[in-house]
Amino acid sequence: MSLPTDFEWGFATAAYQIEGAVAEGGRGPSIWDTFCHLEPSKTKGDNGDVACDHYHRYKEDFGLLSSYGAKAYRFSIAWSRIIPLGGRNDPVNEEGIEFYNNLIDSLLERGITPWVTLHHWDLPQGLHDRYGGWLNLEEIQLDFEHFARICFSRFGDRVRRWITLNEPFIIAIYGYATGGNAPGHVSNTEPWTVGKSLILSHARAVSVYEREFRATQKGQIGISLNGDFYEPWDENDDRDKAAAQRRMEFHVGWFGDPIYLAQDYPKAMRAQLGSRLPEFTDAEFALLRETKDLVDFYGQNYYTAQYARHREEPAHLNDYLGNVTETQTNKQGVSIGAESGIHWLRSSPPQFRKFFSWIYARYGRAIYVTENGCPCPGEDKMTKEESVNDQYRIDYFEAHLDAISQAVKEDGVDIKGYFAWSLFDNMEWSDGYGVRFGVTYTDYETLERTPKRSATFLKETFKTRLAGVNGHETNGHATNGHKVNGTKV
Ligand code: GBH
Repeated sequence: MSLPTDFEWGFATAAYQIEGAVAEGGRGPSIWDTFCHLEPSKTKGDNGDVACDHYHRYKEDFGLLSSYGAKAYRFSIAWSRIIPLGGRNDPVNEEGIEFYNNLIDSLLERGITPWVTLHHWDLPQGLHDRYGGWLNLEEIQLDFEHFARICFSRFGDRVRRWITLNEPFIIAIYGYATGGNAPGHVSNTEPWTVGKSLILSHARAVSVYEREFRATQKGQIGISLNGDFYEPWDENDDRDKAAAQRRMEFHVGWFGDPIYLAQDYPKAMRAQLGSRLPEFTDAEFALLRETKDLVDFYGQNYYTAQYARHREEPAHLNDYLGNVTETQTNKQGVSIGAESGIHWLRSSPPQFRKFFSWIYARYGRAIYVTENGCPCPGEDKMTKEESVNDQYRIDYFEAHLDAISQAVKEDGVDIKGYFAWSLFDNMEWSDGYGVRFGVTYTDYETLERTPKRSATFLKETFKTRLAGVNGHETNGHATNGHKVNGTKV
């Protein structure tokens, strides 16, 4: 179960989930600050005001990263620390720039490669108030472009890996269809408008990077999409097979097809959503064509898989799944995987492996796993001593890393890196602090961090996997005659 020796690996986090210090260093409010202070609470009474206090403790946290052997670290920039009001004509906050400069420098001093996500859900409240944020296609893409340019110009001399957006599907659907995430809108038109804004904002950031920075900075840029892998509920029913495909097109293809193929949204989406799915103009298609081959990698956040069952009746107006019913057991009653500490996540490594082939066949791009992880069953109720003994998480990581090895060596998929979610337990958005995804236990009373066993497991397993099966250094090529690593099969 070896991996190429140059395989990148580390841990991922997001600004709002860990930083705290929301009113310090000149930071402006984001839609998540507002959302977490609504009454009655939509976030289990929790908020990110303090979170893990990473803002003040990042040096200690990077000590942990080093002790875990991480080669890379994925974090996000809080837009409202850089531009407190968010807009292209608003002042830049030098204190915010300095915070991220220090962060980047201390990573580099430790030999850890920074992977920077420009936007992980914490839209400046100022832009939401001014023009509706992602709902205003014309304004938001210009403001995002400006924000991206500032980040490239101020950090790009040292940052060589950029992720434009984290999970546009979640931003659009949970923010504007279900209302489960900030800004909490419930609509059956807004998510599709927001989706288009996200696609074009991404493309503009890629274009700016190409025109103004790539030649000197020589970095790479991509986007992180999320999506489960779907199996047919009845494997003998063609309608369920089609439902599984359709579901993945609604999840991944919605963004992947325009971004990586410069194509319109998947046909199944057009068919179901009609004019609620905004068209791309000729100029917008030109931008997508210009940028599609400039996106260096495909980032995948993967947590679980599900079954998809077709529905007889026409799609409901509020449907965003592709008119399927999602289940965790199939027609025979077989579970998609072992239950974790959160209802939506069951450990599904075989589907992880299948998903890589699905993505690679469709987009043919180098893949980085930009998030993967889980909470252990019952972990929300555990003491520290119980939580650090996280055998379920160890098994989960091991099986998912095995799936990556198989996808690389046997299926010929070009997978270049892996980020475990997350470095430590943190603010799990609408689930608050109860749900623990960390390889480090966070005591939210004292803010003490304690490594869980899974942190040591990852360090050891990558040492072994990257050294090759027999302990010999490998060049990343399988010895069984199959071509791997970047060679499409
Ligand atoms: C990622 O989202 C995020 O990028 C990261 O910030 C987060 O901490 C991590 O996952 C762990 O959750 O069935 O209605 O309860 C993953 C996307 C969105 C997937 C919510 C599961 C379940 C919603 N997740 N979804 S529900």
